[in-house]
Amino acid sequence: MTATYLISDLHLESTRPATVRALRRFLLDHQDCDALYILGDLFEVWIGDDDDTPLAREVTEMLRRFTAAGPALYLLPGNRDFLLGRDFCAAVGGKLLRDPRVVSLYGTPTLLMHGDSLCTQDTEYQAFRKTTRSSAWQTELLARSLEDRRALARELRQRSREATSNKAEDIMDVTPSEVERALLDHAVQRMVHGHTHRPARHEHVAGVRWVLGDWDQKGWYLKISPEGVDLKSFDIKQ
Ligand SMILES: [Mn+2]
Repeated sequence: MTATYLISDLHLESTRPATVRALRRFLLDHQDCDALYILGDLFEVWIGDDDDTPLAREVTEMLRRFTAAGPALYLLPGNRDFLLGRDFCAAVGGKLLRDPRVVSLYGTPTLLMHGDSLCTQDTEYQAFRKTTRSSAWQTELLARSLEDRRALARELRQRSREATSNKAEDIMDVTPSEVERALLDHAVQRMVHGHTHRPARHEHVAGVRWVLGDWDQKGWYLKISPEGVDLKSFDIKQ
């Protein structure tokens, strides 16, 4: 089958085993595809590729089997798993992509992003994003013990929960002018991102924007083939 799949925002964590099972099934069902792109927040939290949790081991194993069966795998970190790195990608037979990234999918240049960089009205978050995506900050953090990093992750999560509950709905979505700018800057007429958990197809002046959904009650994915683009979902029993 000639098709490429894109998913994001699975937010895998050990307390939601149904989502892990849904990914396992999805990988088995699509072993004959050309490629799978994971556009960020595969994990709810990721404190470094050296964190050897049972969940990390399980997901590593299923992705490794998937790539061994043939498909290419590309991973782009999200705002939750921004520390996802080359060691994890090597272990699963995948490639790490920087955000943003333009790829050609069956002849159509396509801009891939996690999507958080488009939410520019949230200036507080953008400042945090700039810090956490800097390689100097990441190197320093990764040099700390797993215990320290676990504690920091808990603190960040708590802070993010408090911040999110105080923000207006529209701040959490993308800024339309930023979308137009991204499409023009990268000279593409198609983009795909996740992050906002608002699966949809949007027509902008400069091109089309596909938004992936998160995996909770439903698992969302985009199928791109020479025949076209389809946003699909399936039920997950949590
Ligand atoms: Mn996100």
